Amino acid sequence: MPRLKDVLFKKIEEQRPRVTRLLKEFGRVELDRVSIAQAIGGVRGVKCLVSDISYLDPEEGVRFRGKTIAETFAALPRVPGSEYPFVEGFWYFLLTGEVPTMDQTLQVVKDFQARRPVPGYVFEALRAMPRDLHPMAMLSAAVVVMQRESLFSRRYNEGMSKGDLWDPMYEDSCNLLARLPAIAAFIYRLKYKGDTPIPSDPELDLGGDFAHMMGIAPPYDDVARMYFILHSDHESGNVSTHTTRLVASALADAYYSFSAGVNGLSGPLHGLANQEVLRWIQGKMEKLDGRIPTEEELAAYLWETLNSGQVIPGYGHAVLRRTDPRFEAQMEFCEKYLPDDKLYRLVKMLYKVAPNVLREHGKARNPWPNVDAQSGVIQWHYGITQYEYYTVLFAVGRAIGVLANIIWDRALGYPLERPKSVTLDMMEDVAGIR
Ligand code: FAM
Repeated sequence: MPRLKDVLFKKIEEQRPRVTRLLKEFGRVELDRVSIAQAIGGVRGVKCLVSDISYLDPEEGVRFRGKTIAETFAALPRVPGSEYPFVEGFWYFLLTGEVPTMDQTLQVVKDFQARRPVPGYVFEALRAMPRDLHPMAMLSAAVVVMQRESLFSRRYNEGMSKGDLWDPMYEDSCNLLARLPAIAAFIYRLKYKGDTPIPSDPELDLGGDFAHMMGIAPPYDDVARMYFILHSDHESGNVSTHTTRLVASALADAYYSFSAGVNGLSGPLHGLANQEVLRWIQGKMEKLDGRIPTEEELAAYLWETLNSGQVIPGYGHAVLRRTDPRFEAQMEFCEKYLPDDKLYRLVKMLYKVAPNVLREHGKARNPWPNVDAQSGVIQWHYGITQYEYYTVLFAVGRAIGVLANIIWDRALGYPLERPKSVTLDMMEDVAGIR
């Protein structure tokens, strides 16, 4: 049976001529035009990035390698006795675009198990950090500390041909991804459980081992698998993916690049929104002495937030124009496993009330919930009440997508990213007002 790396190489060889042809024969064909509003407005909607890992349709939501979330979950081999697929099989799928067989999946599981041990100095470095450091800062630092393990850097310095750079990028990415769950779980148990790490179980798959190292019983293993897959990729323009790819485009290795992506994810308009949702909801409950608010009280709280100039966390999206299918996938899980959970009931009520309030407010282009409106509730239910930790879970999942992207970026020889900037004077000249 061919290894994932061999299958990937075959795919790379198939894709390379497509890039060469597009560049050589059709390089001057226009994909898009850029307006002043787009240049000032965060390059919204400008088609200027390339990625085959996933695509985000505003109306339909994300497709991983052409498959919707439901199709992805249905197609991939499942962990025996579990309702969700192996994360390792999803990695195979994102990298190659092919759904792996159970045997191919188990081969990746074994490969990842061998790559899993985290160098001891990473844990020592984490222990030396102040305990009140945000867990995202800890994660970013732990990843960058591991940079000394980078094969990519070593082999680049030895003088490697450009066409082969994908190979050590693949090795670094697999090593990093295999170790991230242990690092994330270590941060959790260091910060919130009195420095009582639980060693990895070498027999378990990535999601199962993560739940084990967190010290949380099933079905949290399935929560981990679902959560990591759902958060993996959302096409390429979002801050964490774009940052990782941008840094890697300067031929920085996977450790530097992903650490930078983690820093981007820590913004409250991006990955930190899942922590903000819980903080916002808990804030309301506290004001009501733990009582669930009525719909009228919730609407009033939404207006209070909007009128004080803040955003409603977990609502709106830069690309999506409907309820995020990642929100719906988690809702399905909640309906099955925690339909009576108090916070879940509140999230459901918010889903009923918030879109109308946001529509009436009239600013957000998309009044519907995104992935972050729901995810904290599930974590809270299974005992992770330290909501500042939620974005770390997002980051472990996001690693799958961004690392797949930077392997392919090196495989297809995508160059250093370097868009052009203009001055306000220049824009006024173009607009004819100066
Ligand atoms: N609450 C209040 N106002 C909102 C809003 C929300 N949830 N979403 C958008 N707006 C405002 C936005 O601030 C902007 O106001 P100004 O004109 O005063 O600048 C206006 O509506 C138009 O924004 P937009 O075009 O609809 O959205 P953007 O593309 O500018 O921003 C988000 C997209 C996600 C940053 C924005 O919707 C937001 O701040 N949402 C709350 C934070 C959040 O949930 N982020 C997580 C996004 C998630 F998918 C992820 O990355 N993990």
